[in-house]
Amino acid sequence: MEAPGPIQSKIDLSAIPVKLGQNIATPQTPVYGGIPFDGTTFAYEYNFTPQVVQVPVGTTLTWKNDGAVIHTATAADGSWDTGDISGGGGTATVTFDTAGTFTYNCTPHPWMIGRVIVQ
Ligand SMILES: [Cu+2]
Repeated sequence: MEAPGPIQSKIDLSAIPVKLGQNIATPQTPVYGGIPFDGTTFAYEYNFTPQVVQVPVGTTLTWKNDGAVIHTATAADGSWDTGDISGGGGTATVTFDTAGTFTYNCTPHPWMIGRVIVQ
């Protein structure tokens, strides 16, 4: 079993959001650097990458767990929740039909934080 990770030290929710098709320029986890954002946010090494994304209303986003332990993406306001996403490549999707700014975290690892801006 993967040991608990360190407290995330790279949270920057004021970062310029990554839009669909843009490269992940400043990844929280370097392995994802320079790849285009196709609507998939990766949960790996106790970070969400990209951490802040901006998408149009109606977009379906995917969270993919490349780590070894279960992660979730759970909205702080309770409006959506992926539920448990299994490690080793498990995925979950959420469709955003309402404009807004949604901060979320991982329920088992609440220091894992991300943000979805829907416009
Ligand atoms: Cu987690």
